[in-house]
Amino acid sequence: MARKRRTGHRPRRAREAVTSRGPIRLWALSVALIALAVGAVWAERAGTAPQAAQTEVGTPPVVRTLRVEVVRTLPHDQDAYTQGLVWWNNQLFESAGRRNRSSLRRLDPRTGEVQQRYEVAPEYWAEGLALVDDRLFQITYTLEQALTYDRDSFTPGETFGYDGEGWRLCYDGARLVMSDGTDRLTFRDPTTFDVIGHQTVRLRGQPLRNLNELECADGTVYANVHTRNFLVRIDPATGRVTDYIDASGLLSDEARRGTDYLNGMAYDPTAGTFYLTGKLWPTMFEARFIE
Ligand SMILES: [Ca+2]
Repeated sequence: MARKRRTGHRPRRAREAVTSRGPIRLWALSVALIALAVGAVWAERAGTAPQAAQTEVGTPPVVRTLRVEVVRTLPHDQDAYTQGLVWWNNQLFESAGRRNRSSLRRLDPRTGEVQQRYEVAPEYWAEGLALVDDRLFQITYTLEQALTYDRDSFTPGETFGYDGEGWRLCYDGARLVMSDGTDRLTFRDPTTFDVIGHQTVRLRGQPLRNLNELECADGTVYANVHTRNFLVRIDPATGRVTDYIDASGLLSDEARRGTDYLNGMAYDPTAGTFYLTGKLWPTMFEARFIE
């Protein structure tokens, strides 16, 4: 009985409210809407419209478009399946990949001449390369091992394990940055190779996958994208691509025959130039990125 009374009271009270207060509420609502409309027009005319009304929510940030200005060309060993390139103290270090043919090389950046070479054990497919002080790190494609070498003698050192595929590597002075073919960069401790962070990369708000050769320069990370003829400059703090660099047309159609994709990028901070080449390319380019 008590339950029946409670349920019977509520609709009746609601109906009473509608019949007695409805016109008042409608009038109040109308007044409020008119006031809001007048207020909005007034605010807009006065230049004080709320900031939210002027913000284009979801608009991707502007990406600067740059092109490659070639400063100089030099020969590149067309047998080198370039996977990583590093500049240090007027020397270039190159990691060349492929199973049974992987190597670590020291090149003369003036001539492209191979001055020193270490043949990597045949089971490894060498990939990205980075220099941390006097130690070179060379990662491998699927065997989940980072090989290290003495920078000057190429004497092998400690080996570090990691999970997943290894693509490319660079060192920003504090952290190693590693790509694995996805849209994700992994930051690693340069002493232990332990993971210390991740960053997802976005180009105009969209995931940028197939991140490949990396170059750490001036607090940012440059990358090329596997099979594509462009480079990007990434803000590692946000993952946002700030610059899109058109690198098409470096090789003529004739020179491109028998070669593979653009890969290999090294920054010379003393000249402010980048060395660019590709897998099996006959030429290396010293270049600047300009508007
Ligand atoms: Ca590099």
